[in-house]
Amino acid sequence: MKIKIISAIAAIIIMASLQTMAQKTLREATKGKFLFGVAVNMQQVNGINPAESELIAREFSAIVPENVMKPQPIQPEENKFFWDNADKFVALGEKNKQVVTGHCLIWHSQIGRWMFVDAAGKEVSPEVLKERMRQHIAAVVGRYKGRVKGWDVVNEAFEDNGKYRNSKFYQILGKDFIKYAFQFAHEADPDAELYYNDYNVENPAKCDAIVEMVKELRNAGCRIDAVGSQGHMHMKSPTLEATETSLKKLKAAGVKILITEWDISILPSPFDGAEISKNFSYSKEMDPYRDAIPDSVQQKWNKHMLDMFGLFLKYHDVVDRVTLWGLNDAVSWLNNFPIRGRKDYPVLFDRNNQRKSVVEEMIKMAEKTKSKK
Ligand code: 9MR
Repeated sequence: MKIKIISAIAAIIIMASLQTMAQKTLREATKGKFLFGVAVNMQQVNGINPAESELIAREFSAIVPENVMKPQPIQPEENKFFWDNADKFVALGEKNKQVVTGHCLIWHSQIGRWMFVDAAGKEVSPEVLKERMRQHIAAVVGRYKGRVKGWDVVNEAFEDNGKYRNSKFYQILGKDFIKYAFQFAHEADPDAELYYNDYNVENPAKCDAIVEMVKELRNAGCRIDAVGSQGHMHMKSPTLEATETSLKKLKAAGVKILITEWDISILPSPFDGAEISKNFSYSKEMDPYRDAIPDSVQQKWNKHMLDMFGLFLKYHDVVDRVTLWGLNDAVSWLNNFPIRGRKDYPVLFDRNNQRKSVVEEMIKMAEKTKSKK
């Protein structure tokens, strides 16, 4: 009896692993179309959960660090660099034979206050800020020269209306801070690809502003390889049409496109129209799927995901990478944004690291798409 049970269990385990082995992965299915990436956090870099480590290695051909290469974590104080986490992150990508990209060199957020003030707390001159930018970029890009394929050089410099964001960089240096950042990054690693990265690129005014910036950078002799469209999406927005229009505009501008931070929140969004409260504090109403997602809602999410993925595949001549912002639903930043403590389901693997049903469909779609020449 005991032997029978043990052999039955063994058979189940063997069958399950054979099934996993036989399944095509997203990494394999997207090969030759675009890189398929994921943002990883430090628990994952440190391999705390073996199931997550296995998933990252199996399903993705590229990784990006969710936080550890941002200005503040890497240079919390002037000339005090903290490399340990970023070093481990890059080593993980190499171990997994994945393309490694860096995020992000210049951003108004997650940056030490020291960058903008002198010892007396007074705002620094344009020359001092420019030199601090140069030093930061030279140190970070220089350290990983030849190992990081490309960098999000500047992140989120525009407002949704297409105006420059009134960040400290902008206040002190004007829009030229963008040009300087690209110049310094190119000096530090002439072979690295350089990207501009932003959210809501589907918004026409913002997309037009980015296209204009690309032209200006090129006229100034700067290298810019791609625009990263983050792709933080909701159930109602952006529409497929708006997304396609933005891809067309970027393609026409002659840059490659990266979908850099893709996720689709399934929860009601306080940003979506007037019927929803502008108060971003927690309410049960804004967190409706704690126990389960109704089938109709799940189907809608699946369709949105598939439609968008189909669009990225349609443009795979210019879309070089599609990266998910989070490995599974449990680790997604959306569980805490824009309302803390909700339960969202925005990415492709569930809280047990299992594939959602939509993944099979995506794999089929990718396999049907012809590879790049
Ligand atoms: O996912 C990141 C989260 O863990 C951080 O707390 C947050 C800090 O601002 O940044 C998140 O990542 C952002 C990315 O770096 C830039 N685009 C928006 C992302 C979501 O906020």
